[in-house]
Amino acid sequence: MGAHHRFTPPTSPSFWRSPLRGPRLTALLGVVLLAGITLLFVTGMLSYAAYNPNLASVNDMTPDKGLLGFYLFDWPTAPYWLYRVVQGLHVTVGVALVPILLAKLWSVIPKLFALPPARSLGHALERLSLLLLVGGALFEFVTGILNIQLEYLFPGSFYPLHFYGAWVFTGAFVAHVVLRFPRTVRALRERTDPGADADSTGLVAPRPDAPTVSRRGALALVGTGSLLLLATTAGQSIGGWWRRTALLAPHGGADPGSGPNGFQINKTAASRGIRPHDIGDDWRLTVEGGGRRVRLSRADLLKLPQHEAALPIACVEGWSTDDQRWSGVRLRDLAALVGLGEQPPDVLVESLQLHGAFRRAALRDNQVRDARSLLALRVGGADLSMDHGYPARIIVPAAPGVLNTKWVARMTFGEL
Ligand SMILES: Nc1nc2c(c(=O)[nH]1)N[C@H]1C(S)=C(S)[C@@H](COP(=O)(O)O)O[C@H]1N2
Ligand SMILES: [Mo]
Repeated sequence: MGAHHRFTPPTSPSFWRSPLRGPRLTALLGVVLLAGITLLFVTGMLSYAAYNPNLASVNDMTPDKGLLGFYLFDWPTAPYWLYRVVQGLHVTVGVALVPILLAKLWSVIPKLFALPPARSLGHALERLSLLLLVGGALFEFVTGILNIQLEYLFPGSFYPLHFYGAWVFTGAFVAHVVLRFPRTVRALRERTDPGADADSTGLVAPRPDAPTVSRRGALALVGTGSLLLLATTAGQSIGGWWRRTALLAPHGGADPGSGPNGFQINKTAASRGIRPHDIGDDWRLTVEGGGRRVRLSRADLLKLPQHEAALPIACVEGWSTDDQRWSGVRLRDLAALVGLGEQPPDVLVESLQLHGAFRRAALRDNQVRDARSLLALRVGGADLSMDHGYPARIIVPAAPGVLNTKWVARMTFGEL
């Protein structure tokens, strides 16, 4: 009796009773995470490059990145759905991996409590790297999910947090994969886990409880959770009919309105301090560059050659609109108005909006030159609504939503 009632602390291996734990479960979940997190890493790096952070300080939320920006390249304008796919994958896969990550952490939790804290210098370093690994993973998932669910809970600061966090996490992740690779391969080759006495991983419970669910059942449960999250998130970036299935996504569900302007609105005019007076008949667009300046009313802009482009808005939060039929003036035609039509340069676009992180953005020359890049005045055959950026907004193929500045007041070519 006495022995039975003795308190077993979590630092003791026999505190952990689940018969499911063992190298095989951990290895299986680990392989899924290896594939998933690699995809998150690649799409995350691409997503970051899509902002053209090296182009101008207004695009750069992480000016101290130094070497971490080693791979940056000029973000292309084709295929026009590039950012939509990259960011849709990043967010959807990230959300769907949550149950796998939690299951993986559960599978190794006895190791968190294992004593002594360090048997040797090597062991101490390994545990320190695991702290960075687990802390880094939780931090990246939490910041990412808060950003998509709460719409810029930390405006501006999300980017540096998620960016630098990703590099810390990636370092620990690579070390972990390298160190654990042999063990993972071995566990997957064996058909069954070793007994507790032969187990070198410390995951097999020495005094297991009777099973209440098979390992296969547990994996099915985790997999179903993950698929459910996938199915209720993906629709926000696939769009069309599928948008209705995106129950979990803040911009999912049916379109918020009807008619040509009835698609998702990120920030309303009222919430950005845009007053009807600012965008009335007195509104003028200032175009500057090459030592020249012109001012244009909306009527002037409508008299210039009008072009159409079918392009989506794709936001960093993972949602995107279907392709919308925008029409307006080509950016390169605006450059030509100030004599820069031959080789149109980069442009700084500024909104009427006075405050907020996204009131200004720089576009690279390749974006200015693309024939589908417009200062849009109309969408789907109707005038832009106030919330979609009336009197005029930018739309550029393949670019993140944040570069599609609304309520444009000034464009400065060639002086970034
Ligand atoms: N002036 C201004 N333009 C802006 C923003 C903003 O906050 N202010 N938000 C940007 C972001 S983050 C996105 S995703 C798109 C959304 O455009 P929509 O509201 O027309 O869908 O607008 C962009 N343009
Ligand atoms: Mo956005």
